[in-house]
Amino acid sequence: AFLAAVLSEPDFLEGRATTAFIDEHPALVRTAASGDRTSRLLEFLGWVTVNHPNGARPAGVTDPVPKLPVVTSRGTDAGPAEDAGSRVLLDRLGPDAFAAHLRERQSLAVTDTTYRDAHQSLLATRVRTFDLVTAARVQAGLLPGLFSHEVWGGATYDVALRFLHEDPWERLRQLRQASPDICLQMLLRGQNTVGYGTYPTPVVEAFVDEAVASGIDIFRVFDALNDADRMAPAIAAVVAAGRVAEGTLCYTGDMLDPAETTYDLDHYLGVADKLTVAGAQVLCVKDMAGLLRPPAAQVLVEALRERFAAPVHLHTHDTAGGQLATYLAAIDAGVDAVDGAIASMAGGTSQPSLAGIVAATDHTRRATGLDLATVGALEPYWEAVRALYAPFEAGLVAPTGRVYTHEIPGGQLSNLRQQAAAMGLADRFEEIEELYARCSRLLGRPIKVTPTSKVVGDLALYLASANIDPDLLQDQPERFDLPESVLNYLRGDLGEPPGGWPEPFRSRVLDAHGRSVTGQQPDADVLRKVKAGSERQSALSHLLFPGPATEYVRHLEAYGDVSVLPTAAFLYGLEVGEEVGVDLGAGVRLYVELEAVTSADERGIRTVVLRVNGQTRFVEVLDEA
Ligand code: 3PY
Ligand code: ZN
Repeated sequence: AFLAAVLSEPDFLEGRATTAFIDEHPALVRTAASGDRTSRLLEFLGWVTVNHPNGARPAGVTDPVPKLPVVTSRGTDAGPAEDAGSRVLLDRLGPDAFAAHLRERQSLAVTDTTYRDAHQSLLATRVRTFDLVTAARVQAGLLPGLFSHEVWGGATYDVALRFLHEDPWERLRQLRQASPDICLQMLLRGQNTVGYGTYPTPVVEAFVDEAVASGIDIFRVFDALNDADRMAPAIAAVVAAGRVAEGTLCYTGDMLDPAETTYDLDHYLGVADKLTVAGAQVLCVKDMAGLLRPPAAQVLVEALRERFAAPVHLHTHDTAGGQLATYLAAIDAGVDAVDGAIASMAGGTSQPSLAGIVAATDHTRRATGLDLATVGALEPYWEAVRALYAPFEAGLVAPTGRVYTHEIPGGQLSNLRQQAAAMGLADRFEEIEELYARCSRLLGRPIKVTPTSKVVGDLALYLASANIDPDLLQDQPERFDLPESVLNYLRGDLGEPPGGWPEPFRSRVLDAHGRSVTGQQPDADVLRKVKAGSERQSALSHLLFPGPATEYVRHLEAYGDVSVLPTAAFLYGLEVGEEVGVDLGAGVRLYVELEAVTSADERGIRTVVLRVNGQTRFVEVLDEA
């Protein structure tokens, strides 16, 4: 096992191993030395307790679980009267009639994004399966009338592997089990799947098939440049699998501004036309930056519903603080479904709050059927969960109207602040926002959403950190060593912006840097594995995120499945005298108490003294401080 671990270590594979290799990769030694599952888990817990990878435990952290409401009977909401849950309805009716039903029903359908977009937009996507599944088990019984839970896709796949040492497919499996009767929804970046590059169609098809087999019912399929051809293969795969495809219009700019000639009503109607031809049963308006103003929502939703038979699902972010008004205008125009998050995970760069949506429509023709008190009863749990993840808060404490100028999507705004801070540019964030807007124009005013938003953000950070004047870049693009993501965008890897390429800027860059897209296309062997049955999930992870997937496997071998740890223990370790219960599955439960941590010996090693189900255990940990 030791040799296999060394041979698969990325530094080793890439020839970066030196004589310090083993010292720099202590997890490899632990792989060989540690035996059973409990010991490996204790090693991880000991390591976190000594080394505090996320800093000290924030003040005010409490166990969220006692805050959950008790489910006494099936649901307190009225729900869709005639069925037990949206998934039951989908299975009974099939996707076409399910979509028709969504269009015909009077009550406003609501998707809860707390499990995906809300924490992607507020907490750097860090919420762990542990906290998500704990909530889902309870919420499934309390709010059976939700249209769907958005639980997967977007950045969750990458972050699970990269930072949480979790298998994203296992998260989906557990959430499916926790909530069997409500549709589970995911965000799929069309030909980019859940990644940043463009993948061949067989990869997209395999990804969709595997996601369907693992429990996704509704796929929100978008393309960062609203290119329907880049959404069509994913939509076709969803339709072929008998599930629901939301063909998506990413909204940007201000549609009603007379000066807007690219992203106007005709643009959106043209894309919607192609999406319905491609087979999408639902049309989604995805307002990822929160730019859709109420009057524009009214016009857009009305026009879409007049022109197409498909129901319309509206998604927004409340970055500037006015998006409940947008929902009300859209509701007036007949919108069929909207997205919201539990209030303690809502607002700002996240979605408008579910409580706000329910309250705004109660006692009207479009009442959601969700019970306001029940929605509120879930808030204390999420408030406590959010407090656990305090180090990942974006730091945006109030709404910002600057979004109408810089157009940074909610999920990116929080992330970009952290990236800027990590580069020592925190105090120049306003300048970065302005550069972002300038870079967007320089790059042809693309729609900004993953992955194009990353391209624009990479360029803005590059200019800020190197103190390069954007006018100089525009005048002399050959002089600069642009980020690879920017070059690949200009090479056309993500398609073409709706307003056309910025010329002569683009040609001058490509003449200087080459025209072929960098990055590996999967070889035949990898494609075969992705298409084949049993190891498809792991093959997809390795194909989409090779580094993080390898690191995930190495961590699993070294420490076992750390997703079973409660979040306070996982992020901050234990405090002396604290006891934590850990379910290892199959009825095995560990009670782990921290008795003491010794001071470091001459090698820098501390001994963590634990009591585990009554027995004293010692874990030696190198203090890396
Ligand atoms: C994602 O692609 O992750 C998004 O949330 C886009 O809004
Ligand atoms: Zn979003």
